[in-house]
Amino acid sequence: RDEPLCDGAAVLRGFALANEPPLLQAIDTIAAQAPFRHLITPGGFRMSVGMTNAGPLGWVSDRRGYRYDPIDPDSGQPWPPMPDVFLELAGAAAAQAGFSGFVPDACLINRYEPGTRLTLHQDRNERDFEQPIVSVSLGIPAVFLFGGMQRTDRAMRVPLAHGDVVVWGGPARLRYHGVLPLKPNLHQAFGECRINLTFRRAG
Ligand code: MD3
Ligand code: FE
Repeated sequence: RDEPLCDGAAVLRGFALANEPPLLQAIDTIAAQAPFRHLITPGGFRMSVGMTNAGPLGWVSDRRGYRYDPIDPDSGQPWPPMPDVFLELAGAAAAQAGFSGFVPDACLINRYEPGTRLTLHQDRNERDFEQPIVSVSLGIPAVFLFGGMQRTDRAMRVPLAHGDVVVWGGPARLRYHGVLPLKPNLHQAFGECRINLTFRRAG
């Protein structure tokens, strides 16, 4: 059932399925306290993906740059706490992929609507690149682009469905990646959207 993508990356198909109701409930609670918003890139573009965060640190972008911040700039308050179901799921997925003892301090929640995409980028705002990243796909399916160490390297296309979890670490940690524009679709619990939870040890 586990599919190694390359050295350091593994897809755990359906790993989050058993936790669907508590995950949905936790996402609703977080979004009520820290609503999804469209961040502005340092270059001045509005991101098409809607974002919010849970946990001690949240990823934010504005004209000044990308960074992790303990405070939600929209509310002036700390981000909502990391739910136990998030911590347990991320830790169990990381352990199954060979990264024991993973305790994330940041969960970025991305909301994709049909047509929304994430262009190729590297995740380099974290302090320790030895720590893995765990990503949980929920709702309508997407095609993930998994490239190489340079933006122009040819990218693999990886279809990700509701409940799939991917663990990225070791030599895969700094590879370029993105998400193709989402095709219109409907999921019975999540509606016309895809939610991705990205767990990181940022600080
Ligand atoms: C591969 N999010 O928020 S998470 C992001 O589906 C982001 O919302 C995507 O990329 C999403 O930065 C994918 C999966 C992911 C995260 C980090 C990686 C894949 C990665 C780092 C290296 C290689
Ligand atoms: Fe990323």
